[in-house]
Amino acid sequence: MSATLKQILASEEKLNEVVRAAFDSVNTDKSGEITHSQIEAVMTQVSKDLGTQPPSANDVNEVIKHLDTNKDGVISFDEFKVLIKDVLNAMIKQMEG
Ligand SMILES: [Ca+2]
Repeated sequence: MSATLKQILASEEKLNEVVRAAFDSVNTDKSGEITHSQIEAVMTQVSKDLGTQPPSANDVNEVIKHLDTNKDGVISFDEFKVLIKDVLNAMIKQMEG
């Protein structure tokens, strides 16, 4: 499994497919940019799934501040890609212990 994740990270084409699928599932209005309310919706869903406290407005702002590198207030495909790369790298690290 970690070999597969590494293959994804090693291939720009595979990585783009994975990022596109994740991006489209978050960018529910297909505007091409992920907004504050879309990030909030995802974080709220994840907290429900995990049975944890829903995110505060501040939590959402922190995530956006972290991802929104060009500071235009929305998350572009390229900005989202950085997040997915981080997630994949974290998953590989976890699996390899
Ligand atoms: Ca941005």
